[in-house]
Amino acid sequence: MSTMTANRARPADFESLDPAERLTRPEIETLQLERLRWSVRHAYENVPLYTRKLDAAGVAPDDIRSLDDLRRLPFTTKEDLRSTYPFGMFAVPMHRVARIHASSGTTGRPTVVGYTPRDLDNWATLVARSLRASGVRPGMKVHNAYGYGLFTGGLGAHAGIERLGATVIPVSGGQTARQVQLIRDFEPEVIMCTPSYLLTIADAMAEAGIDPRSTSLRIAILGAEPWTNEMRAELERRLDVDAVDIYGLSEVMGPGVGNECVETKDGPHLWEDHFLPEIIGDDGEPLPDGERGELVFTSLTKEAFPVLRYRTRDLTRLLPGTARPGMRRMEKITGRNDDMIILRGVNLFPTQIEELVLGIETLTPHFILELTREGRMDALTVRIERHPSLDREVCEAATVVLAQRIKQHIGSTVTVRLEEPGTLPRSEGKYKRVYDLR
Ligand code: DLL
Repeated sequence: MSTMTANRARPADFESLDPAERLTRPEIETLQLERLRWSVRHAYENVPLYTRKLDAAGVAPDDIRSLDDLRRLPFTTKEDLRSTYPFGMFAVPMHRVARIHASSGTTGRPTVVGYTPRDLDNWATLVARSLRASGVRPGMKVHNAYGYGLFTGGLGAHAGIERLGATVIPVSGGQTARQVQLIRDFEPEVIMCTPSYLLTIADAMAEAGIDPRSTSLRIAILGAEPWTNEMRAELERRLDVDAVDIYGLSEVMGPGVGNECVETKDGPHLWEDHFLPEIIGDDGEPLPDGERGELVFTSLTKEAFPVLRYRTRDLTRLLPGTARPGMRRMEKITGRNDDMIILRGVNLFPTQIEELVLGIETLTPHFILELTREGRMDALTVRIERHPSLDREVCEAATVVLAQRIKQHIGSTVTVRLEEPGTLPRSEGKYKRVYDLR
């Protein structure tokens, strides 16, 4: 994209942003190189796993002389972090660690991460920056329904809301009827939760006789799981809000590694003054901006838990900045390597099905995917709830259309089964969409 187009996307109040957000591309890169050199040395000198890995790769911290030298560093994987459970990746002594979080993970041990007071300070600043990009301003009330606890969502968002000077309502996840009551009584302008949980909340409002469009909510800051632009449109229509994407992961910090700008809603800008992103292909080779692959991050300022070329398993591509011209954006995440379903040789992601489901008006957004084995063949069933206010025949017809579109767009033959309203599990946080019954 040309600078002219980028400048046109700059918001009217661009001059009042955090100075780091206004840096030009060359200024960001200069800062990144300086910080990268610090971060590599810090990791090498203080984390035995990094000392071993860099020695084995034959790279010393002093070899990092340009941003291109990043590719000489070895990758860090989730397995590396698990193998050092619980505190083996910490680069500072425990008395300097002010807080610990952990990501549950689907298998075995959680991944444990730590923060110094300075890390917490940077995190709060970046979440505040993310909220501001979402349209939040001091004085607004923010209903925070991300889970509090070891999950980074609740406490991470909490600190950023306070840092911005907004009012935090620390509700945490679950107890949906109570969430609805509190939204009605406290009249927050902003809600933070997973997109699937906002859908649950909207349904609960409707059940309680409240029109979801009539509440005080104006902005929804949604993340922690993949969601599509079709889901954005659905939530914006149902709740009359601006729905904005917040991205992050525990290993790299938590929520606020990147965030969409409300004026463009064109994928999260990555806060590149603190994190250096790359995209790699299946062979581990870096890909140029614009090409899709796995997202990899190197932390530039983290003290307690530095990561060098951490493989996120998230799939996306890097794009030029728009509302923040100096920072690159990423395309909305289509899925994780781990979520990919291989059905008789065809790769598919749950988000592709979400896109197609939401494209058919007579279907509800409530569906799950079940994988089974029929003889020697794998089979996929889409179980989807019937629209409560539509005739059964109309809904049956819609399931036929869905199966056809899946065949046409993805290339897979699936069974679509209609379920009664309210019978499928509802989200309370990160939604489990896929059930592997093989
Ligand atoms: O989910 C941090 C977070 C909390 C982000 C609240 C946003 C809001 P983890 O539990 O470690 O951390 O899970 C990280 O969740 O690698 C992605 O696969 C997925 N994810 C997070 N944000 C998004 C998003 C938090 N906006 C993993 N879009 C990541 C798609 C997301 N996937």
